[in-house]
Amino acid sequence: MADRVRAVLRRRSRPWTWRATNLALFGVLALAFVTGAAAHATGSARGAWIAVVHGVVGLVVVALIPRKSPVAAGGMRRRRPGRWLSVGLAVVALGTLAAGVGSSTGVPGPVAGVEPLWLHIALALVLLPLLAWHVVARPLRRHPVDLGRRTLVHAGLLAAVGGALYAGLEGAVRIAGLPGAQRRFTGSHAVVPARMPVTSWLDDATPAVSGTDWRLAVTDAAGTRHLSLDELVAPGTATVQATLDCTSGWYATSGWTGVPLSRLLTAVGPASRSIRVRSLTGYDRYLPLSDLDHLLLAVAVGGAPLTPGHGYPARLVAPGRRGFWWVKWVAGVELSPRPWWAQPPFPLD
Ligand SMILES: Nc1nc2c(c(=O)[nH]1)N[C@H]1C(S)=C(S)[C@@H](COP(=O)(O)O)O[C@H]1N2
Ligand SMILES: [Mo]
Repeated sequence: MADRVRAVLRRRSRPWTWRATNLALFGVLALAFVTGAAAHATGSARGAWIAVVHGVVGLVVVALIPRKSPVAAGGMRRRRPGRWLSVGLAVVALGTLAAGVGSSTGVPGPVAGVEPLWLHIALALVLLPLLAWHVVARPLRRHPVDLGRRTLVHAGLLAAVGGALYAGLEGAVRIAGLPGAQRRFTGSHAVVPARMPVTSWLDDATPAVSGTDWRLAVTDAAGTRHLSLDELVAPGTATVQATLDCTSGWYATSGWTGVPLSRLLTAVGPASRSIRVRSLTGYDRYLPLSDLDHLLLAVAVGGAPLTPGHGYPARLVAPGRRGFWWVKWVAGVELSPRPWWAQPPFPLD
């Protein structure tokens, strides 16, 4: 009997709408993480839709704030342990949203050299463990209604609201002529090529390289050769226009001059499955073999030799791929038996 009374009271204090709001928020945030990571990886127009979906999903989170507020206030009144962690979660979540919206309008410029998009990502990564804690510490009991028709209708409504907010925001940004209107489909803002920032993925540092001592190790099915800088460019160079689009939120389109990789890696064997491009610093990426014809090992940009920060003496140019594929200070290029997908989607160093 006492159990039943307690159960009724519990249901009173957590009405259906609270459960629904929490479930919806959880689902939408999970979707926001997945689409955000995917938007981060995409660099070609084919993947543009994923950034739009990410924007819509993010604005659904905004639309849920008025519904979550009383739930959160109710939770605070219960003075459970970890209350302040919940407050931290709320602050980080709101900060992530603000930085995301800020980045799409382009109104707030870099804060202390940090692009709002970068801040958005950094806060989202802090949010992830906080959310995991919240889900474990404040579990939702499953309920048969969870996958019912009502849930589907609600999900549809939420998607429509998110879509409308997204269209409204993008429209307002364009009508007001805000800098965000000039963003690339990846969300990145244009920078003048000459002012391209020197960027590392995590904390790679510019190595001291002597152009005369440097050798490029070229490994294909025929074996390994070592080329000096002069030998590398002796057969002639090509120039391509390509866009370096860093996931920290900027892009620059420049003329890159160098040697097509297909001219270096000529002996493709049956075991060759990917192209490994390795930096002097240890940073490396495996690219699909099908990219071979599009890749350039650049020695110059905008008609001038690469500066140390931008990869001197040679760096990869991977048109249509995000900046983290554009390995700087290349020490070796090789055909590898390893499939390109057998690596972390984002570099770990
Ligand atoms: N060796 C090495 N190459 C690297 C990186 C790095 O950290 N180490 N960062 C990548 C990232 S994230 C970007 S956006 C570009 C930046 O190129 P830039 O510094 O010439 O602008 O280099 C890429 N190449
Ligand atoms: Mo980057």
